[in-house]
Amino acid sequence: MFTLFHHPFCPHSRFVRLALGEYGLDLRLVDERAWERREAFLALNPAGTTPVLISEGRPAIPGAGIIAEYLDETHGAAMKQRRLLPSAMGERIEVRRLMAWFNEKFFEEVSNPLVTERIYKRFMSEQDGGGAPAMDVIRAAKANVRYHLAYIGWLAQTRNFLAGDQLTYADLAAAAHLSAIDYLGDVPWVEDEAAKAALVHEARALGFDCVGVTDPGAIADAAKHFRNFLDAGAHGDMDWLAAHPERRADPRVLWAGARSVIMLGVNYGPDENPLAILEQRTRGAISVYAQGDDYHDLIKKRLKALARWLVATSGAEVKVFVDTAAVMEKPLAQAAGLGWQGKHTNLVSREFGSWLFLGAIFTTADLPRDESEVDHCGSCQACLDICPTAAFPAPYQLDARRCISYLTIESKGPIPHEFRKAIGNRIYGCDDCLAICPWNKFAQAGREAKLAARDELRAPDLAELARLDDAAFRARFTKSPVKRIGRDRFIRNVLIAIGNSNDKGFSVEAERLVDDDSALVRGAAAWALSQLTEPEEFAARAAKALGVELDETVRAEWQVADNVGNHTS
Ligand code: B12
Ligand code: SF4
Ligand code: SF4
Repeated sequence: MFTLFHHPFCPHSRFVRLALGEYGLDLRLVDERAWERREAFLALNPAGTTPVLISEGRPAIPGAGIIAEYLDETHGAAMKQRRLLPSAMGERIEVRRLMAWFNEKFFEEVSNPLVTERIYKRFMSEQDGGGAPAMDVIRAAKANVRYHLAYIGWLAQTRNFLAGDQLTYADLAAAAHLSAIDYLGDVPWVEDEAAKAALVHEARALGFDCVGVTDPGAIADAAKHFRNFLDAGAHGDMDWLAAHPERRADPRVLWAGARSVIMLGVNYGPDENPLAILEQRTRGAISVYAQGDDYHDLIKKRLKALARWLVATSGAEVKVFVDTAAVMEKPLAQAAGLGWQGKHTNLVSREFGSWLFLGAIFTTADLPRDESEVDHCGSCQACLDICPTAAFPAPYQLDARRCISYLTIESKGPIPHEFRKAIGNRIYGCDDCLAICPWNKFAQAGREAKLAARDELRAPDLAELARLDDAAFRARFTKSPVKRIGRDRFIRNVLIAIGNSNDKGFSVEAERLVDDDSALVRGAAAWALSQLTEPEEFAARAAKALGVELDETVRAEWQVADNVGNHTS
C-alpha cells in the first residue's frame, strides 16, 4: 500500500496518480495544501512541494520525476510491453525529455501559473500570497498554451503516442497538465487541430487505443444498407435492433443537438491464435472478446471519464454509447478514420486488425473532423471462405440468423439443426472471420489487463461446464459477458459442443441433463445423446424419454430417432 501526499489540482500529483493507476497499485491519498508548509510535511519533503510518495519501510519519495523513476525501478520490469519508461536507451531519453517538457517547461509557463492564480490563491491566506487572481499572469500563461499545443499537435501527427508507439510517462505527463488546465477552461482546443490533440491524448491516457471525430450526418449509405438488412429479416429475433430504425440509421435523429461524434476503440487483440482451440473437441471455445471482463463496463467507465473531461473543458453537452444503444458504431468508426468495414462487416484497423471494441461519444461541441478510412480488403475474401455456416450472402453483408455468434449468444430457443454440426465446440460467439483476416499480422496483444483472457476461460473442459448449476454458472462467469445469456442457454451451447465432441465418454454428461428443469437444456441433451450413442441404444433411450416428456420441442428432439435415425445434422 502506498500513501500519496497530493493536491487534487496539482498537475504533478495528477501525473503520479495516473502512473500509479497504470501500475495498478493500491493507494491512500492525503490532501496536502503545500502553501501551509506543515511541519510534518516539510519533514517528508523540505522543498515543501507536492507530490510525495510514501512506500512502507522506505524514505519518502518527493517529486513527480523521482517518483516516476522509483516506480519504474521497482515495478517497471513486471509491466513488460506496457512499461512506462521503455527499456531501449534512445526511447528512455525521449520519454525523459518529454516528461521534462511537461513537468518543468509546461508547468512553469502554463499549468502552474493558471492553477495557482485560478485555484490555489482562493484557498491561500493573504500572507501566503492568496487573493484575487493576477490577470496579466493568466493572460501570459494562456498565450503560451497555443505554442505548446502546436508542438503536441505536431507530435501527435507523427507518432501513435507522444514518445513512440506505446503509452509512456510522456503521455501521462501531457494528460496530467492538459487536463488540469482544461478543467479551468483554458484549453482552446475546440477551435483548432492542434488543440484537438489534447482530446486525443486525454483519450489515450484513459486507455483508448484510437480516437477519431466525424459528422453526425456522415453515414447515409449505412442507413440504406441497414434498411435492406432489416427488410431481409437478417436480424432474426433481435427485435431491439429493428426497433426505431430511423434513430439507429441517423445519429441526428437519435440526438438532434449532436454536432460531432467522437469514435473510440480499445484493442483486445488475443495473445494466442483463436482458431487453435477449435481442434480440441473436448474443450469449449469462448470467443476472444468474452474471455476477459465485460468490455461494456470497462469502456463505459472510460467513455464517461472522457465525457466529463470534455464537459469540464468546453461546457459542451455529451452522451456516451457502447454497443447497446441505437448507434451504428462500425460505419461511424469508419467515417471517423478508425478503420474500414471489411467484407466480414466488422471494422478492420491497419494497426489493430479485427480486434477493436468500439464506443461513441456524441457532443454538441463542433470538433475538427478526421478523414474517413478507405477499404483495404482488395481481392481478399478469406473471411467469407472460412465461415462455417455460410453466413455471408455477399461480401459486406451478414445474415445474422446463420452466424454462430448470433446462434450461441442472441438466439434464445433451440439452435436450428442445420447449424449444429458446424458450430463444433464454439460455446460462446465465434472469431473465425475475424481471426483469419490478414490485417491481423500488424495487430498486437491488447494492453488492458481486465480484458485479457482468464486462464480458466481459454479452453474450459466441456464436462466440467456441463455440470454448472445456476449458482455455479454465475460464480464462474462473474463480470464476464458470458453471464448475460444465463445458465440454460449456456448449457444448451455446451451440449451442442458435447454432441460434436466424438467422445462417447461425454454421453454421461448429456444423460444427466435429460431431466433438467429447462426444456432448452433437455432438448439439447437429447441431441447430444443422438450424436454420441449407437442408433439402437438411442432409440431405446428416446422411447423411455418420450414416455415422460411433455414439452413439444423436446419431444421433437427425441423423435428424430424414429424419423431419421441417428447422427442427424
Ligand atoms: C447486432 C450486433 C451483432 C449481431 C449482428 C452483427 C452484424 N454484423 O450486424 C451478431 C450477434 C451476429 C454480432 C456478432 C458479432 N459481433 Co456484434 N454487434 C452488433 C451491434 C449491437 C449492432 C450492429 C449493427 O448495427 N448491425 C446491423 C448491420 C446492418 O450493420 P453493419 O454490420 O454495420 O452492416 C453494414 C454492412 O452490412 C454494409 N453493407 C450492407 N450491404 C452492403 C452492400 C455493399 C455493396 C457494401 C459496400 C456494404 C454493405 O453496410 C451496413 C451498414 O454499415 C454492434 C454494436 C453497435 N451498436 O454498433 C456490435 C458489434 C458490431 N459487434 C462486435 C463484435 C466484436 C462482434 C463479434 C466479433 C463477437 C463474437 N466474437 O462473437 C461477432 C462478429 C460477427 C460478424 N461477422 O459480424 C463489435 C465489432 C467491433 C468491430 N471492430 O467492428 C461491435 C461494434 C460491438 C462493440 N461496441 O465493439 N453482433
Ligand atoms: S462470426 Fe463465425 S459464424 Fe459469424 S460470420 Fe464470422 S465466421 Fe461466420
Ligand atoms: S479477411 Fe480479407 S476480405 Fe475479410 S475483412 Fe480481412 S482483408 Fe477484408
